[in-house]
Amino acid sequence: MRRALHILDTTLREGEQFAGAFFNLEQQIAIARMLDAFGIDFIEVPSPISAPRIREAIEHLCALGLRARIVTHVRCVEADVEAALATPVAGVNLFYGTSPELRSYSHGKRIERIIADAVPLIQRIREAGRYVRFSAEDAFRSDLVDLLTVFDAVVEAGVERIGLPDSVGIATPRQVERIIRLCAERYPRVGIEFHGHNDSGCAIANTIAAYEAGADCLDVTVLGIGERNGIASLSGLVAQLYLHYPETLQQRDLRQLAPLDDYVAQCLHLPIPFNNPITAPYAFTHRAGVHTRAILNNPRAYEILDPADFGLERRVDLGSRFTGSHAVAHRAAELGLQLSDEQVRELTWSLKMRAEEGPLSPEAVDAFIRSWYEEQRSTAWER
Ligand code: HCA
Ligand code: CU
Repeated sequence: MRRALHILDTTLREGEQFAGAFFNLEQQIAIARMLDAFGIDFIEVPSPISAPRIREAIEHLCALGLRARIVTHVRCVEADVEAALATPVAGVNLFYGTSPELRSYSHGKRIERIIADAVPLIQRIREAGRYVRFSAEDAFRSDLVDLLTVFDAVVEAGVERIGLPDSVGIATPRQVERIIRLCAERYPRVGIEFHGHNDSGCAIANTIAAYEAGADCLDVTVLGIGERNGIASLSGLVAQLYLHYPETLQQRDLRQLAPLDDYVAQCLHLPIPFNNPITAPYAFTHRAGVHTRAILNNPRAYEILDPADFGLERRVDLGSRFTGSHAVAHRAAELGLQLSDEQVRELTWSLKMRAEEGPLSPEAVDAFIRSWYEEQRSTAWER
């Protein structure tokens, strides 16, 4: 039987590792509240030892009484774990690099040492009655034997979930599927988390592949922010789940996505990426004549996501040289102008010719249609 899907948002941890990002307390609280309103299962926060104000923020976030569980991202170091347990977090997300690259250039520890460090800490967190997850950082460049040796030990020690981050964004969807499936079969009694970086543009594809292979917890950030060029975005994951696994979204409020993406973009002083799923400014704007004609017949022709489900609106962009008569007629009728088929053809042609000089805004299109119409009427009058 499939476990229920948990979505973990790490905007406040991974997200603030994005160059230039900074969330003050008010923003951290606002983001956490919106994530909770959306129906996020876990909100990941940095380690309390990272900075005094982070520790204070963790206390504030835990006091909000959110439905989402607050988990802190902590190294396998005793002092760090004790600092985490001194806060009221619901759980601790441990991580330790297992790849040859991280073992050589990051912490310099052998596999036996990783296990020796992690096991007592896992037991300590369990005894404190908190949730504990152990993540093998850079799992997809780790030797499979090393990876499974570490997972065998941490599962035995009592973790509730193991994490497989693609920390450098190197994995392909097939590789993710293969390794996650192997782990899901080998460790049927623990949950499996996936965290996909986007260095080669596969973060969302890999995250969905992980879900399909048996992962029950998927990491995202708002807008996909994170180290370098980030991880899977919440909107991208939601788009895939909406299309293929709508049952996983039943308890979530999809109308929170747009305000969340807007708010985080505002905090970052950046626009929402032009190609962001769902909330990009033109995600529901149709342009070419062939498209707009079909969309006006039935939006399903070219729309797989219903903008209304996300509190958003569809738009038809008439102001290009690819514009079509069907859409032009439709807009003219909306403006209350009665045109013959012949007039629609002429108007469309004039609009195209005008748009050869450059695109027109919706307001400019309306003004163009109105003035074309007036001109027609006055010439007809003169005749
Ligand atoms: C990091 C690394 C991490 C951890 C992910 C995890 C990664 O920035 O500290 O804990 O599962 O990508 O490996 O984000
Ligand atoms: Cu990461």
